[in-house]
This record gives sequence, C-alpha cells and structure tokens, in this order.
Amino acid sequence: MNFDELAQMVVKGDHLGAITWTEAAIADDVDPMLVINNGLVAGMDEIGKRWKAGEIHIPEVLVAARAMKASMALVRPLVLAAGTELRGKVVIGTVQGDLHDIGKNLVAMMLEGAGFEVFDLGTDVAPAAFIKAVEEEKPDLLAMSALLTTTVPMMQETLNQLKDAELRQTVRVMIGGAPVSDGLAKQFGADGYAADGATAVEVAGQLI
Ligand code: B1M
Repeated sequence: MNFDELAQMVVKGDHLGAITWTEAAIADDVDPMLVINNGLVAGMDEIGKRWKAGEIHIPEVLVAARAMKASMALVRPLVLAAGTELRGKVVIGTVQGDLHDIGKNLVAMMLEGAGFEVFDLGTDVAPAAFIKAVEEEKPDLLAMSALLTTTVPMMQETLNQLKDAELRQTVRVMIGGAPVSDGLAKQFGADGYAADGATAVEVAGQLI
C-alpha cells in the first residue's frame, strides 16, 4: 500500500477516499499502526505545518480531521485489540462554564491524528469530572481548554482540586485557548501551554 496516498487524502480532506483506502488496507492485513503513523499522522503533520504557516484555515483543518477520523475509526479497534501501545493517553475537555469547543475539537483531532489516545469529556467540564476521568482513565496528560476570560480560573481550580485529591503527581497538565498564555500556565502550575493544535501535539509529545 502507498501510505502517501492516504496522507494526501487526509490533507485534501477526502474522507470517502480515506475510508476506501483504509478498508482495502485492512483487507490486505496491513499493520494498523503503519496506517496511523505513515498515513494519518503524516497527513495531519502536513496540515499542522500548513496551518502554522498560515497557508490554510479552519475549514481545511476540519475536513482533514474528518478524513483522519473516518480512517482512524476503522483502524482503532484493530490497534486496541492488538494491545499496541499508542503514544499516550490524553483526557481533554473545555472547562466548567465554557461551551466553546471548536478549538478544543481541533486540538483533540490533531492529537488523535498524531497517535495519542484521546478521551474527550466535551464542554462545561466541572473540576470533579476532570478528576474522576483522571482517576478512572489514568491518562498521561490532562488537557484543558478555555475561551472565556471568565472561565480561565476554572483551570486553576481544577489543578487545585487535582492536588487536593493527591492526583497531581500522576498526570501532566497542558492548558490552551485564546485567553490562555504561557505565563498563566506557569502561574497556575500547569506543565505546558500550547497556542494551537500543532503546538499542542508538540507539547504533548514533550510532556509524555
Ligand atoms: Co463565543 N466568545 N461566546 N461563542 N466566540 C468568543 C471566545 C469571544 C472572544 C468573542 C468576542 O467577544 N470577541 C468572547 C470571549 C471574550 C472573552 O472572554 N475574552 C466570546 C463570548 C463573550 C461568548 C459569550 C459569553 C457570548 C454571549 O452569550 N454573550 C458566549 C459564552 C457561552 C459559554 O461558553 N458559556 C459565547 C458563545 C459562543 C457560541 C456558542 C455562539 C460559539 C461557540 C460554538 C462552539 O464552540 N461550538 C462562539 C464562538 C464561535 C466564538 C468565536 C467567534 C470563535 C471561537 C472559535 O471557535 N475560534 C470567538 C471569537 C473569536 O475567537 N474570534 C468567541 C476558532 C478556534 C479554532 O480557535 O477556539 O481559539 P480557538 O482554538 C485554537 C486555540 O485557542 C488553541 O488551539 C485552537 C486551534 O488553533 N486551543 C488550544 C484551544 N484550546 C486549546 C487547548 C490546548 C491547546 C490549544 O491544550 C489543552
């Protein structure tokens, strides 16, 4: 199989092509991790570079992510059944009081495309829900998004509650979103900050 073909389908957002390609690969017993790493991650890497360079915009990223997800949905059960190690487990969500999820979804999709296992808790996630997910899923990374200046303090609150539950040492924490900064991440005691999806993939890779 030519993995570059799949990578290009992701880049172009050709989700039907990606499904057909992946079904053929599965029928040919191609290693699903090769499909992820050489096809999907390669495609999303390219999207990340183009996004960072300002060559593409949100619609292109979203259609690429849709193609990546369509293929990933087919290979993921095979990877999980084979017990193959993914790059790490990430629990992600938008903090309590905040319903913005477009950026968070982009970050989640790019992390998934880069080979991380992602548990998305959605929006308006209370500190207690983040903590429950850390207890139950035992992720390597907890990723919190906020888009409102009024909800940014919920990141600090979640970190405080994580400490109180004696779980802070068990998980790395990355935060992001338009009103968030590296300085705030340091102030809150988070381990990392990312300004966009491509950087989030880089930071997650460094933290895990
Ligand atoms: Co809202 N909203 N909104 N809104 N909204 C903003 C954020 C705002 C800046 C608009 C404005 O006034 N200029 C403003 C916030 C002001 C502030 O607090 N500083 C605002 C407001 C005030 C509100 C309401 C309060 C409006 C009202 O009802 N009076 C309300 C709040 C609702 C709530 O959450 N409780 C509200 C509601 C909404 C909609 C529901 C209508 C809709 C959200 C739909 C949805 O998400 N499903 C919406 C939208 C769409 C926006 C804008 C227009 C666009 C946000 C967006 O999706 N950007 C926004 C103005 C703007 O940004 N121009 C605005 C695209 C997205 C790809 O970028 O989310 O920044 P972004 O994500 C980036 C990075 O930030 C980063 O990577 C992403 C990809 O590059 N990133 C992370 C994000 N999370 C990350 C996590 C990471 C790492 C990186 O690691 C964990």
